[in-house]
Amino acid sequence: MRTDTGQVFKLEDYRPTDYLIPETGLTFRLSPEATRLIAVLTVERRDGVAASMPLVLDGDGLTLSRIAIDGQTLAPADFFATPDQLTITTPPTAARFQLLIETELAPAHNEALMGLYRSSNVYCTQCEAEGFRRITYFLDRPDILSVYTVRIEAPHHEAPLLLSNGNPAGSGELADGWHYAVWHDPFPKPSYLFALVAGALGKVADSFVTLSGRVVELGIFVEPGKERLAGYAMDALKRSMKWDEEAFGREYDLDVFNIVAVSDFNMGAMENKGLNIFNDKYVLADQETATDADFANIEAIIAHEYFHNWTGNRITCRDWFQLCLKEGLTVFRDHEFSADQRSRAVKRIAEVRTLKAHQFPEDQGPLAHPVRPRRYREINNFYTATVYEKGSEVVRMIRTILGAETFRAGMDLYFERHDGEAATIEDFIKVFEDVSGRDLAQFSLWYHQAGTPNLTISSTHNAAAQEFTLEIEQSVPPTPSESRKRLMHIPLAFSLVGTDGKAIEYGGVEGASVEDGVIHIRKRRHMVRFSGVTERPAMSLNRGFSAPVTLSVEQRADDQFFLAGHDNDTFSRWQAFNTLLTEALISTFRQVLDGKQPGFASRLIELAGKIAGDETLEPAYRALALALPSEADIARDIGKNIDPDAIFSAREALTVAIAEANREIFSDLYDRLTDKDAFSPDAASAGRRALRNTLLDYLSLLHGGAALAARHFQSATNMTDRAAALSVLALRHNGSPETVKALAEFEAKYATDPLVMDKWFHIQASVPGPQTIHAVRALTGHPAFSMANPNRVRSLVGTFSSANQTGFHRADGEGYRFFVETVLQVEKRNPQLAARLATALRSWRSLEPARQGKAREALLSIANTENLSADLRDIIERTLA
Ligand code: LYS
Repeated sequence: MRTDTGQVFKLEDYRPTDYLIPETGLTFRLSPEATRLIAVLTVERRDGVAASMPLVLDGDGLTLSRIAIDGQTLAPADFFATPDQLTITTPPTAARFQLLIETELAPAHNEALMGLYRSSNVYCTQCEAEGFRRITYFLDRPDILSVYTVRIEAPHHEAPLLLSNGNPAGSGELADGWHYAVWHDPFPKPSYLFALVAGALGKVADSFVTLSGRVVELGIFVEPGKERLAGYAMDALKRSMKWDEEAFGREYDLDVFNIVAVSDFNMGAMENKGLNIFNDKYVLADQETATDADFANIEAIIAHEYFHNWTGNRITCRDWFQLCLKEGLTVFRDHEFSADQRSRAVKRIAEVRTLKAHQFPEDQGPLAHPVRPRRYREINNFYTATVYEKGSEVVRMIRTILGAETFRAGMDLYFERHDGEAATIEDFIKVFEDVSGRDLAQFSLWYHQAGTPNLTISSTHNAAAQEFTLEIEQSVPPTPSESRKRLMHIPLAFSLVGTDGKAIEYGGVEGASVEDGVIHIRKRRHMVRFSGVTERPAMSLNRGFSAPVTLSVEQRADDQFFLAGHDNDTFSRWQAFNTLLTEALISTFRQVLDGKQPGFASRLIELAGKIAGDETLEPAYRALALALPSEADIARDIGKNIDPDAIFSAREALTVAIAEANREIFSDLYDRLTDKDAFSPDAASAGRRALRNTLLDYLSLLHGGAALAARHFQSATNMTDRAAALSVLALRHNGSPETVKALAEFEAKYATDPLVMDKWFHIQASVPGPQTIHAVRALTGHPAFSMANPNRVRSLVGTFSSANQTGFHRADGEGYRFFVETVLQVEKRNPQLAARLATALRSWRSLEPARQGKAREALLSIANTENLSADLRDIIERTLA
């Protein structure tokens, strides 16, 4: 484990290296305890660099066994090696030389899952961001592009399959039952995209013919026996390849494209050139074991990693500060892909829910950072919702401002101008300025300034003058180390909605530039005057979530109800309804705190029933609309002095009120939605299941609810319905005989399927209330659980601490004590995973004082632990700062 040194990396310190490594040859002789790697690096001194300049290579916990330059073993005086650095003190005078480095590795003992490690007897690698330096000494930074040739040797019986990046370039038998394979990747790439896989795996094969006629062999490799679970992933891959040709003109460029699913993986997946490595959770699926959400995630992540081939691999990042250049952009691309494959409006609602659930709290708390940060202590901690999701929103805003056609022209120019390079955000913005002739300087603050901007908006209608005025004021709240903010360029899509639900015509507009239904807010205050407005319109604002901002709008409740029922833009309609629900929940929360009986406006309750039964709306939309804001959403919108128990009661009260008032509509619809057709994972079928399962959740709160959920569970023919019913039983009827029985049946049926057992852990960790901590503690001892596997840890510990408000924030602080224990326990093996878990307390300052004090104690007790990893110390200290 790399302990924290306190070193801070700064964007302004970027400097190109003195040396380049145009070619890299790697020969691995694999063995679990003692893998030998001979790296032969062609090193080139840059023009103008003095020959006396030492060559300093990065390492991380390495053991050096041999070092030679141009065939000559180096004398001890010529180099200096520590586990974390190799310095060639007097490099040859020649501008180009060959450096041979032999290291010895123990993949079987690598539990951090960075570098070369073993997962279920399969050798695999993870190098992004700085894992390659755990394999060999190197200039391990993304601006060093090298052509790799990789030879892998291993015993045939142990590793019949030997894979690396690029195209196959030879294979054969060796003595003693060993064999080898050679791979050559003609595209220069940074070390973080290197990958190796070796083991016994089953293969699903297919092929794809690109637009220009290149035949690409496709392979998905999984644990033997699980091949039939890779069909959906393969289908998603082929659809992604086709879509990138159509939507962005991007073709695949190698003869093979391989995906490997492994069961121990820190993140979702990794875009290594020609050899993507996936968390098996995002590859394996069938109706019996995967939910509709799993299918949608697989589709999105397969696409995301594939799209990286252009946005990430062909054009990579100059340094890690530019991470959003590849991630934000690639998320934007995968969002667009999913929107085209599924329902655009539904996809957009889901994206915005995710953004608000994960990015807004980050932006509003101690871990806030710009989409392109300027400082980091540990880059692993910057694979965040801000870099990914807000990064995607920023790209979306560029498209909104430029229009789809000019945006596409900008992307074409980006690919043309920067192919084969390690680029920056400035390069990216420049292409859009060049194709549009616009100045995006103010806009680019979205990359550089942290925090969620707020717009305060009010309106007046002067009937006599036929004038409608919007008064808009922007503010950006202070964030850590950025107390003063500059004014931003916010593209606010809007519509003035008339009583017929349609946009009303207006004559002229002054006070801001308004183009294609978008107000461009650039100043602190705008008075936007629309002339020729005869009737007072309702304001539909931030349509399609055109900007990732919060709104404080003065709008009559009547208008809000009108939009929730009639806005002709589906997304905006959802937004209006969601705002009404949130407002109701917040005022109920206050009633609960004051000891009052909660009451709800009957028209809100009725509207829920109307939406449910509105056959003109897609079922998936209705399901999303009826899913009340989560407890965490409500807490975020309240902002301070949070009592999670009061939020829970408020939410529960609204759920019951909606269920009781709409019982007939809901139960009639529930019956009608029963699926009689054979299972299909398509979006429309998934939408019907989602609606029915949402209705089940409401109905389960009424008389006979537990029995209904138990029937739903018993009659389920797919995992979506089965897991939904189990969740309703556990969350709404914890401890009931029906729940106990269903949990036991589920456990017995899926005991040997770890990915399905994750759902079982997840559901039990989500049960609200103070008693859940005991169940969670007990489950850490379950035979299917393991602190060494990230998926298990996330589904049990991660769910409990990040997604169970009442359980985790138990008033006596017991949840926090468990947090401290498990974070420190996980850290010993896997600091990256521990740091991720530790973000669960990032909003601790918004809790009520008693819980706040206990949360702070917990954070301090971690901070006061000696020899923390760089990963964990960084998160804890920023959280406490
Ligand atoms: N680049 C990967 C992705 O597609 C994630 C790598 C994470 C490294 N810590 O999101």
